Amino acid sequence: MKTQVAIIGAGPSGLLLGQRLHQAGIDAVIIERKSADYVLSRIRAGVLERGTVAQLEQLGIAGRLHEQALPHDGVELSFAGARHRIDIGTLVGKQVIVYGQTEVTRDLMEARAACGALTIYEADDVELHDVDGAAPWVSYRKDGQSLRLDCDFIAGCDGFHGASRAALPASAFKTYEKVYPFGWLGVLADVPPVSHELIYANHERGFALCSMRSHTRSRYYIQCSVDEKVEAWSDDLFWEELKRRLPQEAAEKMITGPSIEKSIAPLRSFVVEPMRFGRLFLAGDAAHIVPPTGAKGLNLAASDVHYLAHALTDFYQQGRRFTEIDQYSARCLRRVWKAVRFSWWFTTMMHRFPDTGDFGQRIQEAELAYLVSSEHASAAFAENYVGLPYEV
Ligand code: RFL
Ligand code: PHB
Repeated sequence: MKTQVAIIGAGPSGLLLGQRLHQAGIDAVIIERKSADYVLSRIRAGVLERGTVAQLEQLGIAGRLHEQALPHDGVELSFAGARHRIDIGTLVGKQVIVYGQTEVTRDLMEARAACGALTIYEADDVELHDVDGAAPWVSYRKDGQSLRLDCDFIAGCDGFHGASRAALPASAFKTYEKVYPFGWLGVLADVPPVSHELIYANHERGFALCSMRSHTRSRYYIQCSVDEKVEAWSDDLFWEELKRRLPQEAAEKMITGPSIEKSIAPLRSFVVEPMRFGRLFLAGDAAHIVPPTGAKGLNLAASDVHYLAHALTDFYQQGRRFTEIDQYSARCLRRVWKAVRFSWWFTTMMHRFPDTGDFGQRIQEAELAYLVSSEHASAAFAENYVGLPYEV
């Protein structure tokens, strides 16, 4: 089989790239290791930046998003026993859009099915070949058969543990990494959110986050240690610990119920440079990971895809030139590093580290107090939180 662009991975980056290329008249095949249902069962991001929403709008697939998303004008920070609101709307004139990654993925999958583009699910042993030559190709197994996909380019959209980055020789790239000494225990439950807007809580016992998916479905997280087992956390233990980390009036209002999903995610910052090797592009989590505190992972995947779609469209429409393709990695990385910086900073300020101690706790509280009281500091936070602008 032959296509113009082979996309590895049907997560948000692969599916979004597929639609952007389809719109530009470029043929692409997506190869995904798991089933569509499995991809949809992963509960992840909840907050979309304006640039992510704009891409979905521009593709004509934002109808359900506009019906069901929860637009917020602010976020709350809780520390030293009190809640403080950052009025994002007033500070930077933008909104925070709460719409789950599962829903984004579903909208993209439906759009792809509707345009008849090919996604090969449950493909095993995906391997990339000749990525530094003029004719790269992908081999994989499907239903016991060995198959081959020839292409002009490969987009590695296969996440942190995918085959794309693994196909590169170690000398082709440099990695930058920070592993945090804690994880997030997340619970999804069909209970009304404790608050209309998100609450990020700093507490001596560790970080907590109150988020949501709808008026009747909440998503809550608490900082936990990396080696904890999710089975050790009964629903009761989780609710008890979450409430302890919130100001009393929020804890008293919290409605609890049985969890419908519970999982632990480790936290890391990770960047690969460069994000292109010959005819292989890395995009999304395959190229970078941020801790979820800043709500940036999915949104960075979307900005990479925007730059990649732009570069590939330029290649096919302008006589197969590499001008924009040559810019891809540097353009992405400029935005990526700013989001990595923001996510690292927000994580550092909100979490309990092994060496935080009483002194570190007071320093965090002082920085948070400054943040919520200074219009300049609040505006800098708001500008980063809603997402920095795209370059092209
Ligand atoms: P994904 O979503 O990991 O998709 C990669 C796809 O590739 C497939 N795959 C392969 N396919 C073929 N062959 C192989 N060898 C393959 N190996 C893997 C996988 O099955 C999968 O389908 O990467 P992508 O598309 O780059 O998207 C990235 C986002 O999923 C991720 O950055 C976000 O979920 C991060 N994130 C958040 N991002 C935000 O922007 N806002 C948020 O509020 C937010 N909250 C979060 C988050 C991530 C979290 N976790 C679980 C780490 C909250 C959490 C708890
Ligand atoms: C979520 O709703 O899952 C969510 C929201 C904000 C974050 C991370 C995750 O910073």
